[in-house]
Amino acid sequence: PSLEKDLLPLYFGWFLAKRDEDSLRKTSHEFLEQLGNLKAFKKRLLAYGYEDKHKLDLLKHFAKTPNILHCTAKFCDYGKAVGSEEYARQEVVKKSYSKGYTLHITALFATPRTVGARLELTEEQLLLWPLDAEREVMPKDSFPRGSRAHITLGTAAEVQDVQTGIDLLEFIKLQQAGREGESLGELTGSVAGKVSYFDNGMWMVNLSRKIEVKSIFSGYYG
Ligand code: ACK
Repeated sequence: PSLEKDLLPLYFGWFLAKRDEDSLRKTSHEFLEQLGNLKAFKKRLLAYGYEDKHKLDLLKHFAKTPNILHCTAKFCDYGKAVGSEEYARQEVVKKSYSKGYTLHITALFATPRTVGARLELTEEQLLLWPLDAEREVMPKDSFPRGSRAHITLGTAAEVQDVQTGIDLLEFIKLQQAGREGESLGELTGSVAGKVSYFDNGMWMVNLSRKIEVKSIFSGYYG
């Protein structure tokens, strides 16, 4: 037996193919531009720290964008995170490493902290989803597996990327409690869909047409 141990990455996840990454960044801009121009949005700026009817440039508000667009499957922190080794040791993880997957984006959302894309994972993708991914951040609630699956598109200054998945669970928690959100208009073009408002500056557009992006399952070691 070898004494060498496999190195664990910062995280395992699905990494967007370059073309689809470029196009999703554009889609994100389009989303923020259209959302920021909605009358209903301009009237509800307090949560973003502005007086109502102020012109808020959301592209500037979300000052940070990730270098690599991806969906985190398992955050390992190079092995320091609980369950990292067990995760990496699974046959399905080894077998899936460097395989291609199509990700399905069903909604885009923005909060005062983060902007992100909500994903609907396939059965095959769920095999790579950790059992405790949702419980890890919201131990008191229960969610369907994969609820936290997202792509971070941007964060406000001082906000960490990990917040995006927490914000997404916050939306889903409200939906599970029967809150559909206030229907406050529609977006058009590549981000066409109904806009729902959930208080506290939480906006979500359910896309009329899902966006598909190609990705590769792999580890990030940077
Ligand atoms: O946007 P994300 O999913 O949120 O992608 C990044 C990636 O790992 C690299 O930082 C995510 N991340 C950071 N900390 C955690 C954590 N404790 N649990 C789950 N994901 C995390 C971050």
